[in-house]
Amino acid sequence: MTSPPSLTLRNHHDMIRSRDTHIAVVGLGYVGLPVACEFARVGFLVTGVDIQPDRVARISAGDNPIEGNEPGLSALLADVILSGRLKVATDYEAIRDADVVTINVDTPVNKSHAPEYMALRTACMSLGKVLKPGALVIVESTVAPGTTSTLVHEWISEASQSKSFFLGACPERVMPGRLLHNLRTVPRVCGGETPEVAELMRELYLQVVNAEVDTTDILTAELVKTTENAYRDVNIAFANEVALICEQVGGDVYAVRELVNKSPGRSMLMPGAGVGGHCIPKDPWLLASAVADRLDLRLIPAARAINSSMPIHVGRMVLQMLAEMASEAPYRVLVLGMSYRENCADVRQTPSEVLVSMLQSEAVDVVAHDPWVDGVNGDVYELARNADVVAIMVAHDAYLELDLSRLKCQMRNASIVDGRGIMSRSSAETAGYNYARIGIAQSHMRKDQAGTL
Ligand code: SAJ
Repeated sequence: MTSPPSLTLRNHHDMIRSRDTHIAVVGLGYVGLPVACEFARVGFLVTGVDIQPDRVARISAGDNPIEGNEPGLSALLADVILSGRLKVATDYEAIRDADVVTINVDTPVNKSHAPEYMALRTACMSLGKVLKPGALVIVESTVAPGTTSTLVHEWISEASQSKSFFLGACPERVMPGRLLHNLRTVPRVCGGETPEVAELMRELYLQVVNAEVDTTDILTAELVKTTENAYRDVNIAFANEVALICEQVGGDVYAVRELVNKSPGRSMLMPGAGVGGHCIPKDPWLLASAVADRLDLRLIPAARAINSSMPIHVGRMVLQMLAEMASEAPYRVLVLGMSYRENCADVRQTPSEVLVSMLQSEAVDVVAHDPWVDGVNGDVYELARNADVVAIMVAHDAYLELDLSRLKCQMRNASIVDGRGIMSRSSAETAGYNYARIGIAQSHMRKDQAGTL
């Protein structure tokens, strides 16, 4: 049987303009599913593939499996499933006819901070077996610079017995809680194996992105994505290190930050109880892994170490407060906020887990609350019963309205460690609390209790 003629770039351009392109999305997670819905929304026929049968079954029924509040996503998913523009499957046979394939599988790093590409490799090998000659393959997953043109290309070529295909990288830039919003409004970088492929990718993304879509080569696109998140991590680490300095010298990092940021060209980020989520803790390591065998990087690893130490620093502040209490052990601590970021339900790599484990290892009875997270979203005042310290780990809006007097009535001791700087010292102390905050000198904090980096 003769294989079908290989698609040309011209074919691709024509099909995109007439919306005849059949788009496949591999990986229907918190990135792939919105991507599939967005392409279907604008009129493309989209087939999504995922290895999890229950996930595929739920999506097939028009039911959104993504946790948390994602404005517009559930309704959009139901629409595109109902209209038949989005179909989903577990079997890669379903995408044999795809002209464009985006790869949106997770690309974690392991305990040694090295990339784990098991999911990516499996996806590429399965895709290779069904790939249409001349199809355009776009890696949206975040990978270490150099990965797409080597490993991804090799895996697909091997599995497809060297069928021809176009290859590019267009890293996702979504944010939990704003998935559709970011997909539609955040600029994208299209890295093509050739400028012509990059231009083709740009034409495709301009169908769904209402922002700048830049073209470049694959390596640059991979470098941009990992760099933009390493940049954020390093800048957060800087704010955290200044907070630790302020604690030691009697300063207030929030006042310092506000005045620093009035100086032209300064934009100091917020210190806090740690850096969680699916992107920022991982992407700096993906960037660093590209040169792990050649360069002894210091800044990126140091920033990771500083940010990872912040929940431990909060833990030390809590233990210090407990140590100064007249009450006897066992102590109880209420942790406010279990997600990784404010007003979001995503708990991936949350710093709060580090704090909870540390306190539990000190035989502290820990109670957790988070209005966004199922299982810990009970009545915060009930949960505060007999607590000795409240540790604020996430700046949820809901915590800005806490009734401090009511909370205090429930507690055995009224102490607060504010890991996100959301409470004013004066309102806490007026309400009768012993109040401590990251980045502000704690008169009673001994030098050896301060954060060690
Ligand atoms: N954090 C701080 N101080 C800050 C900012 C954040 O401690 O000044 C902490 C947060 O509490 C959280 C972690 O860092 O634990 C990450 O917060 P984030 O605001 O960076 O949120 P993410 O992880 O959702 O970041 C995503 C990233 N987007 C993509 O990877 C596509 C990031 O590049 C974006 O800058 C960020 O969204 C955004 O603000 O859009």
